[in-house]
Amino acid sequence: MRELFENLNENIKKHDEVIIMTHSRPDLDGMGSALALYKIIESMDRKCYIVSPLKKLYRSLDKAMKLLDDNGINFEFKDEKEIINSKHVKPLLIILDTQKPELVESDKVLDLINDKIVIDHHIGSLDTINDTIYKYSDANKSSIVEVMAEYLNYLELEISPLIMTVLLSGMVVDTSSFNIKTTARTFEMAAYLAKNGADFVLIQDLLKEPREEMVERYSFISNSEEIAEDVLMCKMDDKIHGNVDIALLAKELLKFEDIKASFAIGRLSHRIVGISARSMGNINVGEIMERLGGGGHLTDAAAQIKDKSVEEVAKELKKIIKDVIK
Ligand SMILES: [Mn+2]
Repeated sequence: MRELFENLNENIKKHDEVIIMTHSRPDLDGMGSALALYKIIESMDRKCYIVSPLKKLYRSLDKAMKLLDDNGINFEFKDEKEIINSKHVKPLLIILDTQKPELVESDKVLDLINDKIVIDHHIGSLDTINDTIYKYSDANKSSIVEVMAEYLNYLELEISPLIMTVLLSGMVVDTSSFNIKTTARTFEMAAYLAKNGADFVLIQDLLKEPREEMVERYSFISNSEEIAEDVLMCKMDDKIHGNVDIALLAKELLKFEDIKASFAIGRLSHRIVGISARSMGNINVGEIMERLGGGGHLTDAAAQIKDKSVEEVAKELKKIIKDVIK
């Protein structure tokens, strides 16, 4: 960690301008860590902005952004066009919460900027951003907000308790309320955030969901099928959904009694169908997702499949499961 922070300090100071970018359709982890990093860079007297999200924000993140705004905590955003058109003085680009070129908010910005640092906690695949001046990728970290909490702690920098709240909410989401991907250090960092003003009641408020969405999720769940012993699979309709929605379904399925692994399949775009997979640890969903061109951990994995229907992907998955679980 120390090496990462020393590298960040050094490279931020070397540049006059820093651009922060996370994955498209950012979540509380991606954007939450971007907000904290923004304040860190600001404290170092460097110009900084975040690549603005193209698509509508997820509700919880949208609520968090409004709350920050209402409290006078501001951030500068620039969209892809503004960045391309502005004459920048060799900025530094810091990419958070992804290392896949196809997942970043803007691939044009990715191509445009030479000096890049990647900070991610997903398992790397073949297709990963490689032309970096520094890359930090640790699949044992619960979230990138955990890394940012470490960075704040290392710098002994105090920032608004509201941003601490957003960081902790990102941690809650990425760990399914501290049920997965946590280490002892995750709890220490949660305690650090709480000590510095993160508000658990506010987090509950941020994460509350509208009734219609929960009802819709449960309608998909009610049609889930047991594709092998203690393995549940759930297909969504053919409408376009966010990857967070698909992941939430997989997480929810794993809560059912005796279920050891769960899979949720839904359309991510006109051409891409996504699968999100979760496991209690006895079935390696990472390996199963690799067979579909994806990847991940033993307990948490995903894949994206091009030019296939939800139905076709479900069939393919069933075949693989039959092969893997005998
Ligand atoms: Mn994350």
